[in-house]
Amino acid sequence: MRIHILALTLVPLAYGQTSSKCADLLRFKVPGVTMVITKAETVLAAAPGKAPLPSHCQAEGMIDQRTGTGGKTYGIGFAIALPDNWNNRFLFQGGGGFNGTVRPPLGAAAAGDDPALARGFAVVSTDTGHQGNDRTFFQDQQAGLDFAYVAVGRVAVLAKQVVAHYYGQPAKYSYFVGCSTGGREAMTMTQRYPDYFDGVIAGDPAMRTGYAEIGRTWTTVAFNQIAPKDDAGKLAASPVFSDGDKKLVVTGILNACDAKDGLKDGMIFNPQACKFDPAVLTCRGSKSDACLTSQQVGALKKAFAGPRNLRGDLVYPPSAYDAGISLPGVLRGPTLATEIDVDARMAAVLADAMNGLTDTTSTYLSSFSGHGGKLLFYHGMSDTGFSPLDTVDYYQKMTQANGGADQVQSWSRLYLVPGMGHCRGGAAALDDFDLLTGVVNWVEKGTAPDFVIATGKAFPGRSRPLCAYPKHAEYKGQGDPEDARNFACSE
Ligand SMILES: [Ca+2]
Repeated sequence: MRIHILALTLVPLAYGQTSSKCADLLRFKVPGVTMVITKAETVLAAAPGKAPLPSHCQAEGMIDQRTGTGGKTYGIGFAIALPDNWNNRFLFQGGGGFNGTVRPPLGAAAAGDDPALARGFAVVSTDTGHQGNDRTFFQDQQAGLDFAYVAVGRVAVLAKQVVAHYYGQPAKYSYFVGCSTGGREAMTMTQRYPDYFDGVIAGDPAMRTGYAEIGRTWTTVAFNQIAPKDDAGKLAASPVFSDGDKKLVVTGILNACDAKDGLKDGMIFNPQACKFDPAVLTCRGSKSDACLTSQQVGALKKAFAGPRNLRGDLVYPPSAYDAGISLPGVLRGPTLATEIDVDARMAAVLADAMNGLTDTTSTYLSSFSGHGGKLLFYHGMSDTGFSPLDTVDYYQKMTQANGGADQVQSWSRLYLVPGMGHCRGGAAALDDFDLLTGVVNWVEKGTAPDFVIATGKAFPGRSRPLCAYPKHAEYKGQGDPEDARNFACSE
């Protein structure tokens, strides 16, 4: 048997053999587990000019299919891509939103222009236990638990078995990469399944969704309170901030903060030194595109101070003053609410059965760090869905709880991405960076990723290092300002 396995791994397979080996997965069973592989097909390498995905076996399956609340069918769907030219690594691709669909397993997040599958990783993705991207699955307790943390654990275990069966040997190294809900799932892996993965990347994690919603509502309400009202007292449709006003705010932020990293380049790399007071934009005379009314200034200050309860505690960190904040979401026009009772909202979050299950705020990570696990975070500084400052806050708490910075620097890093919105994009963002190589080199070679090089469509030809927090990219004062090599990571 052993000789047979060696033959499988060492001798390149002809197309027909690969294809039948792939189709054989349809018969793969794990004792004691309700799992069916419903599809297993060979996918040939894409033609030149298309996405450069390698020839691979793509299988789809379902775990734990059952009838749940209301007679609805539930199950944990998954898809796995098994490249012919395997690099002995396994990667779990995290989800997004409420999940509910099995996205193509590529491993593209935080991988620059080179998805994990293209590099030879076996990649799995999952719908985490329900079908359909809406909240109705919360009516079924098991589906809620699956979404919170059970499904990613089940899929990780079983996908590893599929990999070991297919290649005749287990993966040497396992990685989890995700953003938003996928970022939360990445944190879940470190907190609830500490020995499953060697390297984990958590992007813009949706780690406290209830509190984040209080933060978003707080911002909306601050702007609604100064919105024009019609004769019936209803909010009028006209925006609180015109496009010109939004531009003015961004210009004001850049004037105050851009140069704090040694270079005026439209990007704020030193947010800790960024002290912006919207009051500098207040009109001295009548309102124009060159200034804001005192009402607008007041609303901005209130929104960016963040929600506080009656005791004065900050309930959720505010959005950051960053060059990308004119993205839809922060300086938005009126919706409906003009008041918010922060204490009542907090009580509702605490009473919500799901929040306690989905929140990934635990800093109890000794088994994860103890086996050599590496954990990278990244967060867009212009993310309006989840505050980057909440991820900074978690990173600081995690650092404190795990022996301090010197200890935690040996297994975790955080990168803040100026101008970037939620997971990608932004008018002033370099959102193309390869943290996957960084975590692989840290896990397998012991080389810590002190920075990662970022590029992006917003600034063609420009590169910058994203430095591990609390350091930031600082221009050295000479050399081509478009080239990352002329920047250093400074405190
Ligand atoms: Ca700058």
